[in-house]
Amino acid sequence: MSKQPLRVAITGAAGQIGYSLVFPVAAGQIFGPDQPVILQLLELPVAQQALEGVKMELQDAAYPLVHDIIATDSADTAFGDADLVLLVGSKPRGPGMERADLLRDNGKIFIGQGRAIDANAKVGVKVLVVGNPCNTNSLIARAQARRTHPANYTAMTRLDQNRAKAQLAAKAGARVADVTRMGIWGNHSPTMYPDFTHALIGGRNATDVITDHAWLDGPFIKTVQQRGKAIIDARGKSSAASAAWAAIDHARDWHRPTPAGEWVSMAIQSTGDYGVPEGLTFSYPCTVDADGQYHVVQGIELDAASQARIKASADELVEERDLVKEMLG
Ligand code: NAX
Repeated sequence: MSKQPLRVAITGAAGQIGYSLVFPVAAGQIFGPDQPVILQLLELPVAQQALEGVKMELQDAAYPLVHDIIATDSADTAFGDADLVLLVGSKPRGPGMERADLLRDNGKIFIGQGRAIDANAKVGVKVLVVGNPCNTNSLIARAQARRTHPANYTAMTRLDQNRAKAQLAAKAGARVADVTRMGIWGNHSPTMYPDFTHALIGGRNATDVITDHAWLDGPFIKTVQQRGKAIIDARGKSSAASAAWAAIDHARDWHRPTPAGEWVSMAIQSTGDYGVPEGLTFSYPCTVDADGQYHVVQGIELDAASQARIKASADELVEERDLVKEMLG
């Protein structure tokens, strides 16, 4: 008997990332080749015509797994009975705009969408926030969770993990698939900490394979932290396809057991692990069990430099939380 379709809601579906994201979701890249999906696409009223065009292209691709495509400007409709919500749409930072203004403007969007998710989605819905500032947007949406599970509101640092793996592989002359245990800690911002000290390349410590420790401790970290800006400088537009693919990676890996010995980096609700204040949406190295529940990897020994970097990113997230505290009630 064929499976019941799962409902995947995607906001900002006519934007850059949205356009790169809807097609692999339709093709089965998250739930596999035998799981039908219903796509529920949300856009602003002003972008409805563009969204209609995306819907037409999805129809023309004739994906066998797609049972229906709903294109709407209503959050209640988009999140109706959703099993998975990918929150991509957000307000970009305009010229001269302060970070605090960006946080507050986006906060309003994520209060409304958080409420609509909690009112309409499946109780066990899983939520991934991609739209920046994604950690704090996720915190704001999660603050609306009464019926749905707060721990199921996450934010994306998978692009940072993928970027870090690619940098290590290139430096070591290895394949990306050889790099494991690439933990990203903290905020999806330039304070994030890509922890090379526990990464493995071909099963060996990255610090043994790459003997240029000054590179690891300096240019490697900086390159990962600043990669988004480097893409904008090169392309004239921010990362889109790689970000969409990271969202697929995050969502897929949240629905299947993590291969033995591997870690997945996800920004999740902190419960105080590794001294991070409770309640922040903080990226940790995680594993996912057979029931699709994530767990922070325990027992990681952190040297003084790692601890300081993790604290700096946590401090930044506390500041962000303070800036939006009136939105968390
Ligand atoms: P675009 O501006 O191309 O697309 C955003 C789309 O969202 C637009 O079509 C807009 O109409 C829509 N939108 C805005 N507000 C909405 C709302 N309230 N409800 C529904 N739709 C809404 O941006 P794009 O390049 O796709 O980037 C989207 C977001 O991803 C940005 O916030 C960006 O900063 C963030 N990113 C996050 C990354 C991460 O690793 N977490 C990396 C890539 C990217 O920078």
